[in-house]
Amino acid sequence: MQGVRIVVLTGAGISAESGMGTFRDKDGIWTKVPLEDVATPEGFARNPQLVHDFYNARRAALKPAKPNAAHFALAELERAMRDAGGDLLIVTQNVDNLHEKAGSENVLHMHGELTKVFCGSCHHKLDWFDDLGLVDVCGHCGKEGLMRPDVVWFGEMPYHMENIYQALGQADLFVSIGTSGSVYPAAGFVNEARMNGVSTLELNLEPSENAHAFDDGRYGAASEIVPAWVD
Ligand code: BJW
Repeated sequence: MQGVRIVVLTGAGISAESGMGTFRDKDGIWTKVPLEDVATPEGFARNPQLVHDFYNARRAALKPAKPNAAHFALAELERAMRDAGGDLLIVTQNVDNLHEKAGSENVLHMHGELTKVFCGSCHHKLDWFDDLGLVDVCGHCGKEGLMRPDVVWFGEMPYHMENIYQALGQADLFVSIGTSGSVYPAAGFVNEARMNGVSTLELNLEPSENAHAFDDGRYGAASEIVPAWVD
């Protein structure tokens, strides 16, 4: 593992067995709540209280949630690779903090974090662990009712893109875990990696929409196939 660099992309599937729910599966979040209402800036402008209720419920569900064997295996691999002079970067689409709870340190949240909010006026960002509402005041600029969850909605630019593309250009291996491969730009990372000559592997419950783009795939529950791959 000396000098080896791995970029791991994770999606909702890695946290499914921790009870966080996926988006597009049979009982997924988008089968119950219209994404246009809760995951777009236009939805937030139309009905901010509905959006606050949606994210308050998910923030509350995250509090007791525990990482599963897949999160722990990646944290262990990160430590082992660091000790051997290599590097593992987790790029997660997830807004939960289960990678961090498992001990991972090198994590980029490209779709934001449930436990952070920012002011829609002055863009001041802060940690937030409880309910957010229309009466909340920005501690920085003092404006009321403009605080929003620090999550990336459709039509918004995901975070850390420069760092992510740089890492994809320097990696030896790109591994995608528990994502349907239907949301861009993350869905395009496998092609970016391949263009850079990086080996690619998909670990998912079943072949994703862009499974054909990967060099290799292993299928099953993340809590089983991720530790098995790490071993
Ligand atoms: C298991 C398992 C187990 C289950 N073990 N596996 C046309 C073409 C190309 C792009 C676009 C287009 N039209 C619009 C776009 C852009 C748009 C997009 O991609 N739309 C598509 C729907 C087509 N993308 C954007 O808007 C993004 N921004 C962008 O492109 O910026 C550039 C730009 C900006 C402005 C102007 C111009 C350009 C932003 C995307 C933001 C996504 N946000 C969300 C919500 C975040 C907050 C929140 O959590 O509420 O992110 S949507 C939702 O989807 C969430 C997720 O991170 C994301 C991905 O979902 P994920 O993780 O893949 O989950 P699922 O449910 O889809 O899949 C789960 C998988 O796990 C499945 O495969 C299961 O089988 C598997 N699984 N149990 C292992 N136990």
